[in-house]
Amino acid sequence: MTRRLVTELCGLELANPTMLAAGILGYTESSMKSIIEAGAGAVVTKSLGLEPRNGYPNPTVVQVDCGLLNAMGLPNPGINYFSEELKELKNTGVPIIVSIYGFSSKEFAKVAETAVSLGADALELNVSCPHVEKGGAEIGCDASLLAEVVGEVKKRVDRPVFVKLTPNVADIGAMAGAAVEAGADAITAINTVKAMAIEVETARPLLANKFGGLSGPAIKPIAVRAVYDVYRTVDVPVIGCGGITSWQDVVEFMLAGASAVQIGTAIAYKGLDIFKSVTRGINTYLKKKGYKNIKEIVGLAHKF
Ligand code: RRO
Repeated sequence: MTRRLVTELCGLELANPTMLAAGILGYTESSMKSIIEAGAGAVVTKSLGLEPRNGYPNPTVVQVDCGLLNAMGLPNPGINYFSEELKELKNTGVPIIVSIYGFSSKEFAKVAETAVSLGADALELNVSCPHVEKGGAEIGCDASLLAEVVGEVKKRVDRPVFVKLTPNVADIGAMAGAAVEAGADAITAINTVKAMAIEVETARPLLANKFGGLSGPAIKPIAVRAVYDVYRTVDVPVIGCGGITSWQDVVEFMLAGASAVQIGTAIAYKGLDIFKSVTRGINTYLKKKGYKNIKEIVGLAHKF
């Protein structure tokens, strides 16, 4: 791949600006290896906590118009179990970002320390799951709690810390500001949008958990707006996430202010080829427009 697409992100070098989003295929060494072989510039794991969790009963995912609705409930094997998976990924040359969660700032810090000791190149703090009590968006909706979590993690690790924010707030720029003031090295925007679907024949909510998080094309304009807001509020890189299915979507996020992007739900629709087709498309676009490096387009929409 060309130098034009090489993306520097908080000291990490990505061959291109695409990353696997947390929660999709980031469970095992072999699934993450297949994402790397498919051409992702970096990989984010499924969110990991201190203890294993089973998650919610089925149904945990339903298809709705223009997206997927999920309430998985943070199923994961726990950070310690992950050591073997991470060891195997160390020699790929592709940054491995470990997504972590906790139910207190101390717990976040403990998981962060373990993730770094196991070889994480960076951490992404999940403070934005829309349907897990006390561990997710409850943190990301409270600026002082958010700052406490970020500050505690930053005290304990020496790797870049990304903070993944929820769109389910009145002012995402203010939340980004609180995270950055507490030491966040980058902001990921956005996690899923809190949503629900009801089956009309039975009057039953479709997800066992009733509420879930909406992802996919339906949320792209919300995510683009969030990236735009965060970019103009804070002075750290923004990682765009939400509904990306094409190279045009990636360019749109970058014009809004994203330095890199995450792709998740589109893998379910388009398969793993999406990473290569998207990078090919961006490269052609940059060449046609006469840009020598992808960073030249970051935030361009702000001049209007
Ligand atoms: O596991 C989930 O249900 C989940 C998580 Br942790 C998250 O951050 N966002 C989401 O939509 N689902």
